[in-house]
Amino acid sequence: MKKNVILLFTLMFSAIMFSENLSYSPTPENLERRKEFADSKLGIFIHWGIYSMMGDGEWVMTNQNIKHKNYSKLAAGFYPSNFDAKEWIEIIKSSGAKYLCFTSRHHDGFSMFHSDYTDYNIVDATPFKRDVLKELAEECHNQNIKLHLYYSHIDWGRDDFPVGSTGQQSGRDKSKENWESYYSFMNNQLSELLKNYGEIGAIWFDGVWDKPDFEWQLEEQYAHIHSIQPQCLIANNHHKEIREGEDFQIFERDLPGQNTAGYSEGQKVSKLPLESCQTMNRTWGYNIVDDDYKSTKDIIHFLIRNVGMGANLLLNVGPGPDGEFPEEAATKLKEIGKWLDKYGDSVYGTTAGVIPPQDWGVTAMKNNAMYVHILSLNENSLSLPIKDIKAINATSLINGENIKFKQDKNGITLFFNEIPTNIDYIVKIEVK
Ligand code: H79
Repeated sequence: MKKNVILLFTLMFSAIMFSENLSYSPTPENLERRKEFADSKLGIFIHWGIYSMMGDGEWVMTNQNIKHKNYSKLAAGFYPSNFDAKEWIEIIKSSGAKYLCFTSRHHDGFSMFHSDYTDYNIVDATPFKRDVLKELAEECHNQNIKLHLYYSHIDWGRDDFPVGSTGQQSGRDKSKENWESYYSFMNNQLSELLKNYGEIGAIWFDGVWDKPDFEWQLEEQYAHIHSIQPQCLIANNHHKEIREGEDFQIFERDLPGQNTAGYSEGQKVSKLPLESCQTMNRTWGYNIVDDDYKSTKDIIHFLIRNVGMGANLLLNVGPGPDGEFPEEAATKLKEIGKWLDKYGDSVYGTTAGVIPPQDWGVTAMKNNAMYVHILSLNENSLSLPIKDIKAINATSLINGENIKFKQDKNGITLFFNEIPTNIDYIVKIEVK
């Protein structure tokens, strides 16, 4: 009996120890990085790969039912003659973005960096022979832009990848599926990414939704990443609840907590930093017929609606096969940057508003200021139901003029001379 009790205690103790071993506690550098990330508000996503040559988005291989042995021939023709990392990062910087998230390897399995673990990479398989990631990493470093790396869990080319719901046309030899081999391949590549390109701001995973019930061994993979670069943030676009070891939460084509695009069902908003990714036109990868660009105003509104929820916008560009940003995308990035140049104070470094987002717009907080972002209002006054905050003064960030207001037990009401019609009419309320 006594022995059994001792055994029971030993088991309970080891269960506690074991769960402690698995639980993730971010390092101080990681927490600092999270804060810096959450303050930065705008990042640029780049989808670029050998698929860009087909001008039909990054899913072209499966959408056009192409076998891997045929698709992989694209590599021998990939020569993006106008690629210039310096120019890319200059354009990104001109948008006011603070980071770049680059597709180091998408679902097609092609590595856009030099890898010792597969020849199917930009240096060994293309006539271009340049490690574009190395060039981008150097420029990011020079121009003070953080580098995040998209990395796909899916691989539509490798035989050892256990096939999921997509890429079934690829013609892989199913008898060669071998998770252990594929898992160590990914971890080896992640080591390369984390050891050969300086400081990495984040690893951005995508693809787990392809086999949602599969054991992807994420916790061990995350621990591997954090063991090399503890400050590196990890995020996973699995469309599910946050998992142990993740440092920020992703929402695809939606504001946090919304599910208009159908990817975020049941995805509750976590307490981690948040990021919402969105395309400028319809597709992520270059699409030669896709001119369906969102207006600069709509992009700014989407950014500001994120800001009101304390979230970042990761805004996508799909450069062409020549290595250049589509002109329309570059123009819009510059327009967004001009706007942020003027009004960035009310955006960068803010946290979510004290009142929830409204049809008319959002609020955001920073130090002793409350920024009211009015995106759409049909009246010349606005009531803010804020009770435990005292307003000292209110100024328009558009023209610097004082805004009339009254404060009573129901909150603060702002009065305007005319109905605000700007892209975003911003009022700074000094509070105490
Ligand atoms: O990289 C970009 C896209 O290529 C990738 N994520 C962004 C950032 C992406 N594309 N689609 N998705 C992620 C989600 C796709 C879900 C679906 Fe399905 C694929 C819907 C139908 C096919 C999952 C798999 C649900 C059914 C099968």
